[in-house]
Amino acid sequence: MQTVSTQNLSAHEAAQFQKNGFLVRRALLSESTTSQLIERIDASLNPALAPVEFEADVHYPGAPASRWADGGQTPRRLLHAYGRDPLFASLGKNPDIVATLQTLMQREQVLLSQNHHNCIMTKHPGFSSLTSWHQDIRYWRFDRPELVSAWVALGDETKENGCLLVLPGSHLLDIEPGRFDAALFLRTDLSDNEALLSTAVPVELAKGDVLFFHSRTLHAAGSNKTETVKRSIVFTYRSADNQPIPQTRSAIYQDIPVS
Ligand SMILES: O=C(O)CCC(=O)C(=O)O
Repeated sequence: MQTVSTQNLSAHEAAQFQKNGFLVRRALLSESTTSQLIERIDASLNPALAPVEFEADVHYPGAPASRWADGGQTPRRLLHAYGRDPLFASLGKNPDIVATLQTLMQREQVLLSQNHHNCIMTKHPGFSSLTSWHQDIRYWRFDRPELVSAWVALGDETKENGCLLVLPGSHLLDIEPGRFDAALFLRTDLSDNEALLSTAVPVELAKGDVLFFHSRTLHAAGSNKTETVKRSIVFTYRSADNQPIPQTRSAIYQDIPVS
């Protein structure tokens, strides 16, 4: 394994990530960067610029039944963030994000996946659904299940507006298949999962904070009960020696070298 270290990430923070499967880096992005990103996102929301995934498409608890139901065309994800706008592409290559990833992955060469996340997540008042407990890797196919996502907060993320909740250390667990449902969400109706679920912690963020989380870390999120749209940008990264399996969804679009 290569050893890569950055000036800006402490050994303690790197160890926290290895132990917990997530790490928050506070105020990694400047006020001017976040303001420009928000402006560009808002210009993409009215009208919502394709490709868009709507609340109705996710079929999560609380989602409108169809695109034609009340709230069905509320945007949930503006897809293909990297290719949408040079500003989003430059965020994907942000030196502080990349340096953090190099340290967390202990690899020099990092690539951004255009196939997973790579989106602007929005949660609108009135029509936002719940995301149940899952590991992102469940539908992804790589040599190793060791990807890291960077979740960039563009405003406060709190329990009230549907911040992420994580189960610390769950990326290290070997959980029997029977503890997940047909769609590979962790079953909340099983007593076997109670102890694990009781360890949940909310990851509250402020504008400019970046949450890094492992692709095996179990996470969930609530709905937005406030009157303000929540906006976040999420990119997923792999190391060069962790290839997508050919002919799978993880290999459709080429990954972008960012280091
Ligand atoms: O609803 C959310 O904000 C969480 C989304 C999420 O966990 C995912 O897309 O993997």
